[in-house]
Amino acid sequence: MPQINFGVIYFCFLLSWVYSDCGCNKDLNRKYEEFGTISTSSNEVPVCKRDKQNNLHYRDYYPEDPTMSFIPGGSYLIGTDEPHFQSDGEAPERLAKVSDFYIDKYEVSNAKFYDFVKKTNYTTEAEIYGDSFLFKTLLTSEMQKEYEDFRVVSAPWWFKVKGISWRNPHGLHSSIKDFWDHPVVHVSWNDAVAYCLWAGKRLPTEAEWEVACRGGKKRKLFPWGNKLKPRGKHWLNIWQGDFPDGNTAEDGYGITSPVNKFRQNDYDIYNIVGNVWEWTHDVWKRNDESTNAEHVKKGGSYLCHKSYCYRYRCAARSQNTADSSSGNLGFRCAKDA
Ligand SMILES: *[C@@H]1O[C@H](CO)[C@@H](O)[C@H](O)[C@H]1NC(C)=O
Ligand SMILES: [Ca+2]
Ligand SMILES: [Ca+2]
Repeated sequence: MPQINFGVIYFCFLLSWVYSDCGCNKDLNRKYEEFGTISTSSNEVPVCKRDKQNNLHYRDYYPEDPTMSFIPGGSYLIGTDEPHFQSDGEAPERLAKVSDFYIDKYEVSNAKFYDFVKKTNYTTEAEIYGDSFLFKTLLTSEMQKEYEDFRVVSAPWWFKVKGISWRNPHGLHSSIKDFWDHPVVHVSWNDAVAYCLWAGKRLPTEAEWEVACRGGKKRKLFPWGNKLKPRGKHWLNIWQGDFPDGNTAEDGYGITSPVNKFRQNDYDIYNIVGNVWEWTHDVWKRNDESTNAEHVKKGGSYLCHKSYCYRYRCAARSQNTADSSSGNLGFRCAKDA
């Protein structure tokens, strides 16, 4: 009896798995022909090289834009049966079906938003209304006094400040010139939709966002797993220390971080949890009654601390009205594949 070498079989399996892995965006110069010999049955063909309209070209399988990641369609578990905020609607865990799509690897940066505004003369809602919400530590104590009556009742560390917009994101005298590679903030849902449309993209649905967040893993808290600090390292930009006055910025950032810090999962996605909250396309449902006024945001921000805002988990969610903006809320775009 010949002995079956399971090692070899396993190796072949691994090899075929590696080759069918959709690492579609890793090498834009790779030619389609390199994949020509692997396909067997149609449902084993990697999604990224499926023949679409018989028009075979690598651009059909790779994003033209190397700053996007390809996410293969399928059924994915999202939500959780162990919610931390029941009233947010994190539960139950459920199967979400998504089609192939691309999603930005990074939150949209000030540089990119500046480009958009320069080319379109777009005016954000914060600029139209003349104010936006700023976190208290970004105001001088005199300003905190002056704006005492313009605080959010349930969250008195948020001040509605005149003259704040994406152009001076972290205080009246701050400037995007010091934050080109940081995420754009003080942008409303409507602003985010306008940017994505201009870029030939769209906002991700909540399901798409969460599938991208989970990075192909199942039932994990974070994009990389369940441990907040694997190997003792910081994997995201959140709050360390006492809230709301004692941010030790142990992760290196007291405010936002550049969009290309903190790579968080195998889809090559950065800052999807932490840094800034991200708008999604979806309407926030209250008691199953849709209101067009509010939309789902995901991922938590640099102001989140486990003690009061343990929302830097993939399943976590929150909401804002479509025209509201603040210094810790931005977005990334998605695109049909
Ligand atoms: C933007 O505004 C400037 C100055 O008013 C004008 O010259 C330009 O044509 C406008 N561009 C667009 C795309 O509307
Ligand atoms: Ca931080
Ligand atoms: Ca984020």
